[in-house]
Amino acid sequence: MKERFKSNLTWSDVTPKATFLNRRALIAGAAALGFAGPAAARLSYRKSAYSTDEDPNTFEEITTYNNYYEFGTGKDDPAARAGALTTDPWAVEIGGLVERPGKYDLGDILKGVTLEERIYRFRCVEAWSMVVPWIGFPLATLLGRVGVQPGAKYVAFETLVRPEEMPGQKYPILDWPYREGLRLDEAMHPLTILATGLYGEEMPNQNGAPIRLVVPWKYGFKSIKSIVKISLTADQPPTSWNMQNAREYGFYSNVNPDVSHPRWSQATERRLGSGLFAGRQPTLLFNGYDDVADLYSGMDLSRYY
Ligand SMILES: Nc1nc2c(c(=O)[nH]1)N[C@H]1C(S)=C(S)[C@@H](COP(=O)(O)O)O[C@H]1N2
Ligand SMILES: [Mo]
Repeated sequence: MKERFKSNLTWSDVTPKATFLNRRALIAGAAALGFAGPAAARLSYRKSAYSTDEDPNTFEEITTYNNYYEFGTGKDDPAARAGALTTDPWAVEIGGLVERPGKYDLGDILKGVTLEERIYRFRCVEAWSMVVPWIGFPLATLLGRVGVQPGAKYVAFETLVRPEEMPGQKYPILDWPYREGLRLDEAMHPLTILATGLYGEEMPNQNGAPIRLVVPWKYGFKSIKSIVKISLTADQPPTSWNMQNAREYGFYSNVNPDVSHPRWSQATERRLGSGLFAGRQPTLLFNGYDDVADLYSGMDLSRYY
């Protein structure tokens, strides 16, 4: 909570002062000044050196072809149904092996955080891909602020459970809540971000508002949406797709053209929007993010898939 940061170190003690602006702040400001009406807020962010130079997919493509099983298993279900999700107020409970556990309001998490636009390749296990201009900040920034205890080796994440607003949760498609996990060194890697927006605007609900993970060298299902819980653990945490089908989905889920999904090859991908007959392109190891190779040196990636 707010008090924790006041009594210990504040966000601004550990990160450079940043321009922070989001719709919440804007609405609060507008209310204080006596304005009413819709706030067409753009996020304030800086461009990141981590971006690819590939052309991004359109906003339309990124927000109408989604996987978000809490709203149904169809690609168009999230766009049709996720609008009903209440994302403000929002808090993230951070616990386990951390120095300063607590339930942190999203506004407090974002205070003093510099948001960056990072244009990342995004690769789904279903062998399609997109290029998305995410807005976010390194997960490492948040973990640094809450203080990771020496015994922590993994980070576990959970999505909101709210069947009244998430109709898919009325069915046992997955064992809710949706869960994901990373090894601590993967979580601390600068490419791993918590995203709060895309295309310069706050995150659309169907893409995981108000805060979701993006791990660009892993298959899309690792990028858990609408996060309400982050736990630092000593043991490898259970993850939703591995629980559902351990043979098809491992813990690591690194993009790898040489390790096939049991039912289809992962050697090529179809870039969304490039047209059904535009052909496929070769998939790159780690989705082309070679920087992460050191994390897996000495590991047999066909065994740890
Ligand atoms: N909570 C939650 N997170 C999720 C999913 C989901 O069903 N529920 N689907 C995953 C899968 S399989 C993919 S490919 C990406 C899709 O992200 P996008 O819709 O923003 O492209 O979200 C991932 N995160
Ligand atoms: Mo996916």
